[in-house]
Amino acid sequence: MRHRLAYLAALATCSTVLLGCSSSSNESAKGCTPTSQVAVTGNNALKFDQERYETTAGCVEFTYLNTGQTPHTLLIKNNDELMLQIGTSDRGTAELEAGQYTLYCNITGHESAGMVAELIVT
Ligand SMILES: [Cu+2]
Repeated sequence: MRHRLAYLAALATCSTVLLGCSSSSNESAKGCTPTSQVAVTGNNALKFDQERYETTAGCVEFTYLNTGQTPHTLLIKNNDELMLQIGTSDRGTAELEAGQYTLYCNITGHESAGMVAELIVT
């Protein structure tokens, strides 16, 4: 309830001061403003839901959901922009040029068990 009131108050303030408010209303404050999305799911079987993901170049937002209870991470090989951790869910962004990338979970044993996937950026 308190949050909702604060939100309404912020909205009221924004309506009178339109400039400078737009960025603070964006929920994903960290990183770039997403132009495309990749949704990845991890599970107790130490697998991602797909072996291959595709997206378009630019600011890519990654959403990471856990359908099990085993904690996981999500990183891009040779790229330190993305470091997600679940728990239940996480999300983050990375600026990616067109190319082929490798997504993986860096928890010991998980990558070799199958928590690795291709990411094709076009
Ligand atoms: Cu994992």
